Amino acid sequence: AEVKAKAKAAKLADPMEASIEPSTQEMIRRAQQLNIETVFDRAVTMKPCAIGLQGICCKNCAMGPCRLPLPKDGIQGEDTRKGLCGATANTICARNFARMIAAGAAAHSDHGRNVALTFLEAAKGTTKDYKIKDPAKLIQIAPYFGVATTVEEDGVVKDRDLQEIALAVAKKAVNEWGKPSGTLDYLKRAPQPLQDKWIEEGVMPRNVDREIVEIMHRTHMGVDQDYKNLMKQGTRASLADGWGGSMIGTDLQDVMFGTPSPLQAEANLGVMKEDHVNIIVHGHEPLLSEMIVAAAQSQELISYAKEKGAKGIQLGGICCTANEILQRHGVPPAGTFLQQELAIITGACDAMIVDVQCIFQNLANVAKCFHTKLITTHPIAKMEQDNVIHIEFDEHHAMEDAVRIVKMAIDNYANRGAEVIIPRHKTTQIAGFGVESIKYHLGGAFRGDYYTLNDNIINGRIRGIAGVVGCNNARTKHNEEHITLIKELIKNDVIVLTTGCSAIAAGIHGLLTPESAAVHCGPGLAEVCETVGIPPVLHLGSCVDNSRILLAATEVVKAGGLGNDICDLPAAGSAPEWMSEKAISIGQYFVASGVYTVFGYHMPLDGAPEFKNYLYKEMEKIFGGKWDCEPDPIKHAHKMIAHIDKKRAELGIDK
Ligand code: XCC
Ligand code: SF4
Repeated sequence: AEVKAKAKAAKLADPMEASIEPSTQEMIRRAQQLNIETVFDRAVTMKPCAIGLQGICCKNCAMGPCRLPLPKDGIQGEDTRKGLCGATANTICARNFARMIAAGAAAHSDHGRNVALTFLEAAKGTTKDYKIKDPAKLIQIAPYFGVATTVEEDGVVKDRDLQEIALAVAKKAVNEWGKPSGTLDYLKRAPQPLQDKWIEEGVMPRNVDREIVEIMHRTHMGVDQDYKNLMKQGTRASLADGWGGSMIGTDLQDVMFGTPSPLQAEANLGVMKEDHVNIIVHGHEPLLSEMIVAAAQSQELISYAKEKGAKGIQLGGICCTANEILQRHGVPPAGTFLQQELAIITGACDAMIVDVQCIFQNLANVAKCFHTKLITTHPIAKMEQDNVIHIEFDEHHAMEDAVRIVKMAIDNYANRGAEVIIPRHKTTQIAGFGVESIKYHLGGAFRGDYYTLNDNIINGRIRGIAGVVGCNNARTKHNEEHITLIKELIKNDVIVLTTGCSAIAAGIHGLLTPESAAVHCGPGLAEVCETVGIPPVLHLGSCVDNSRILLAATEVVKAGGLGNDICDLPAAGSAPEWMSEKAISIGQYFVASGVYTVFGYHMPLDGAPEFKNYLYKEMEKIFGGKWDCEPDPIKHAHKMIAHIDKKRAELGIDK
């Protein structure tokens, strides 16, 4: 009876209110017809906690939870709010914020660590499935780790053996997570004035793990009680993510799997094919998905699929795994974070393979209603539901595991029910940009030519650069903020670099094509895009690949003409539909690298106005970057543009 009462109370989402994207609307409707609940229904059924929203609920000890909501009429006179231990709203809010950074940095950096450890195995030759695919990238990064790329023999300088370089780089890289002294090697890739700021502020990360552990220590009951000092550590851990774990992850993935270059692919749920075996890979670490791609493309397994009555194997991705295999192989993303349940609801998903991060536990409940095999693969991410299969992936027999998983999907093809409904919507996109390809496609350098990025910023054809990244959030209308914001930016001649689910959204809504420049861009940006043949919105990969944006910004600074530091650039960052703790870590490392960073939806800071003011105003005096929040995408865009114009004026390049 109780279960029934609960079921009755559940509300259904209005598909048109839930998303601006037609295939998503269609699948929400389909789910409701089938009585299958999705995140969109849960979002209208359960409202978020009003106190948690303010960021001032502390449960860091068992005398709490202590909740310090802002009085209805604001603070009159002195703020006397205290937890049992005396913790103020600022302390509680800063501790919560720092813990979000810790979790986010941990997720990115643990991903990076797994990549580094696998690279070490590859360098040692103890795994045969992972190799060096991009030696040029290896040679490019080796010096940052202090690894020589040449040797001198009898007075003659020769290239050093590649495997030897790989082994030395791998050992140094792995060490970045726990070295006992010094600071992270990659910090020296940043512009010198930025490094000087970090040194002066005492926020140079020592090693990746230590900074995350130290946040957990400092935010334990009764330790750090000064919100500025807490944020100092938050900053240090976030830098260990952006300029450490994430950046090493991106680089070593490029070394092992290839540095992306622009390629064409499709996007959206419509990439799934009724007469093919559909395999969806979802999560983050390409260690797994690279092997699945190789297995699914093997003649042997394609023939096996045909034997089982399918026309072939169709791979698709969700979340950042989608971006990883899109940028290196042109495998199409089937959807963003919020479309994960919907991919199964098509009835055509023969297997969904997941690893870590952004994976709904409810996938198992949805999969139960279909023939879909839901396969977890990571030792740190299992599901309790009994229809979930766990096949643990291991770098020593990675290809073997991948073959087994793909075979399982093929064998499952025959078990489909009659009810296959795949939305027809799909788009074409160009993805796979990076620092190297931006340079290549825009004149072969960053400066000194009619085509280059810096020259076009200086002459005003390009007004500035925006990084638009991050998640979807079921508390906002799916993709609306991403797309409205990006369109407003390019309309105002701001070139957009995008990653994560924002990049998938941009692809789905047709913004990642050179042709979209003529339709959506202001005259200056349109002219540049049409001249060199690039989209006005450049897909730079997954969320760990936000490190590519840091490095692109650094290259722009180093090429000259636009100031001496990242904070001098006419640039701004944004995560309009953020939801994950990783987004907070990313936001903080962008701010601490000098970027004005605006988040959409809401920030859990309202209960601590002083701490909020510190992030939104004071931080700029320290690092040149600051936080902001604006849920309305048009206003959001214009806050970024106003900042860009301010920087242009400071540089003396305003029209
Ligand atoms: Fe997850 Fe990276 Fe967010 Fe998408 S954007 S919802 S974190 S998959 Ni990173
Ligand atoms: Fe309350 Fe302080 Fe314990 Fe937090 S640490 S729950 S504020 S007593």
